[in-house]
Amino acid sequence: MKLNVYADRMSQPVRAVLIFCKVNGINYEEVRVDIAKRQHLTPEYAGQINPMKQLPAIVDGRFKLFESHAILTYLACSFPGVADHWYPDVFKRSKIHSVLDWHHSNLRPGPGVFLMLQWIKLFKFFLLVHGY
Ligand SMILES: N[C@@H](CCC(=O)N[C@@H](CS)C(=O)NCC(=O)O)C(=O)O
Repeated sequence: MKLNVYADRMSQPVRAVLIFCKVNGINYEEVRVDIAKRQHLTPEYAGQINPMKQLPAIVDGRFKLFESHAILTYLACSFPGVADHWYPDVFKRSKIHSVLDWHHSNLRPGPGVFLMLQWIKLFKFFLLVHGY
């Protein structure tokens, strides 16, 4: 069964999935989907792979999955070469989920807001320079 990872390496969650595969010797094929070229919005990707129109996503045989944390959990549980310490007993798994949820709520939005503020500053500067 072949594992396909749909990926644009500009994306942090994509890189997390790719790094996890590499570190654990998981055999996969990277299928490039270029967000800048809006390839994630095409019927081939959005219609067939991830209806949420985001990266990463995987297809493992007939099984499709999106959301990086779900993908990482699936990989840790399904591939025999993955060491036990990645996803051990129920107590450690709960701690792992706690940190993963915290990551989504706190770490990821931060850079997005930062970048948006930089764009707003740049836009204000543009208006100032052009006398608006
Ligand atoms: N919660 C998702 C976030 C995925 C996500 O935000 N992907 C971005 C790239 S970093 C994306 O596909 N953006 C395209 C879009 O939203 O149009 C995950 O962890 O997989």
